[in-house]
Amino acid sequence: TDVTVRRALLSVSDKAGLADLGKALAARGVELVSTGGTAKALRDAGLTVKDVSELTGFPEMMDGRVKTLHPKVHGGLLAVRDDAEHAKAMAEHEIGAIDLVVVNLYPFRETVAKGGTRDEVIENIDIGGPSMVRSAAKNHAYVTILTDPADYATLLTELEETNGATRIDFRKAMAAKAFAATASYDAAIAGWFARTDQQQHFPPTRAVASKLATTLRYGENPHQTAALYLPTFSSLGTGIPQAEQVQGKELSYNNYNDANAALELAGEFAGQAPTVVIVKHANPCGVATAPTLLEAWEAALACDSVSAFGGIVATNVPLDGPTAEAICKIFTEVVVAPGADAAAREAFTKKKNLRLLISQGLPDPLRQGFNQIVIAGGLLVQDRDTGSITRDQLKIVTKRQPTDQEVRDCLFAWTVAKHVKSNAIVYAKDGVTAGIGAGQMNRRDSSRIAAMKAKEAAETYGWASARTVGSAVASDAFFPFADGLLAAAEAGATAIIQPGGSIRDDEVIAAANEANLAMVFTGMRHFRH
Ligand code: 93A
Repeated sequence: TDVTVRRALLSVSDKAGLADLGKALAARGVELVSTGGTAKALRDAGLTVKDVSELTGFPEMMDGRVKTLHPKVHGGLLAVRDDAEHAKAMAEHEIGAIDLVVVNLYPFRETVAKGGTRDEVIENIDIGGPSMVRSAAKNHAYVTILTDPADYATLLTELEETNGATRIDFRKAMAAKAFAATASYDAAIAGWFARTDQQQHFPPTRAVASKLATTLRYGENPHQTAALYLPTFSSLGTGIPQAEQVQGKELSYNNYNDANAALELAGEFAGQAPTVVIVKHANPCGVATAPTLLEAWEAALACDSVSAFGGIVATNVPLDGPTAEAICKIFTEVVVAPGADAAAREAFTKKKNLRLLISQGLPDPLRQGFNQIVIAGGLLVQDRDTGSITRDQLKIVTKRQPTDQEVRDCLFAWTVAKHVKSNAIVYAKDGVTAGIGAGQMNRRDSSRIAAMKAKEAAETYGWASARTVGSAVASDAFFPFADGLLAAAEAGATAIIQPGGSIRDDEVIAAANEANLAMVFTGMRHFRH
């Protein structure tokens, strides 16, 4: 089952490590075949390369859209080498076997992230690359597929150890990784379509199509029965990571609900600095972003250490040992994170009951989907709240302009407020929630509760003042009266973010000006019930 590598096809957008790999392969006498840019990079490194156009007898055409989509390539990748029919077809059509494929794809995600135009994004949907990846991975009995520059060194070791060949176990592992790469690539594309094309509604009835995954011990209370259903409709799954329970007691109904709330909020901070979310009864009671995860944990905990007891913790980055040790110091029901290193896993084993969930990535807050609740005699279905606000969409309504720091705090508080039950009031300062008021029937009470929690935290930790002093405050819906806003000013907030749109906006803005507050309107509401 060892396959000697005689011919390699290289076609990479990310050219990191390419020259070194090419040299090492050439030194072993491997023939190199490449697409335009890759061939050039290899030649620049002094290597002899055959152009894929020479192999196919076709030029690369249509702006490169058609380069490798050809039977000479895919026949060479897919042929079952010891099948007589396949061998005959190869000979008849002069198709040579390709033993190694090194491909990484057009930078689709990067193009979306840097705000590329629709045309640029579409052009960066790689078609030929994934086709080669999938052909090679399918035929891993004979072909080695590399999709990650991090594996180049491993391949060279493999060739070294196996006398210029690869072993089946290596090819299998690389094939699995390859399919994971093309799957996540396509998921990113599907997610982009779902986000950019908001017209695309699925019939709501599809939202409820689901199958029983497991029965739960009981529901919200022990006298209620409960079960978990998962969608049968795959499009609903786009942008939703799967989580694996690594240790701890069986998950309860409330655990699922809370872990979901925590991870959804952590998902808002994907790709940002380490962030910790602590949730109780589906409401965040502390959220913090900091240079290290441990600092984020400590800051989140300090927001409302009383409520954090028995809480659910989610992070936006993999857990490390020091953070896990710190989390273990207080009673925690569930920890969910997109990864955990060995030290973190080890630390948690001391807490036998603690449920540790490792998710494959974070949920995409912008993904399309539905929410549903059952009412007496019916089912209410709505689109997910995918509303989001960027800095330049904020409308400054006060005489005083918010400072840079205030804008950052406003947006942070706003993001958290989206995940807090209405009426939601969230104070934040320097990427840390200072006080959260949730679920009250009027906005002023939420405001007061949030300020009270900030005061209690200052007392607990012996701070000179509550962290609401100099903070920004977010309100999930408009302030109908000036009183809620004045309560915030009294607590020391200097900036306000709210939707605006009350018939008394003038009064509220006047009160803000009077108190020298900076206020921004989002024009968007985030009720959550
Ligand atoms: O435009 S494609 O979808 N059509 C193709 O036939 C094709 N073949 C390779 N994209 C294609 N590729 C991609 O080109 C590879 O996946 C790789 O990302 C890139 C390498 O191009 P170059 O070698 O010209 O830099």
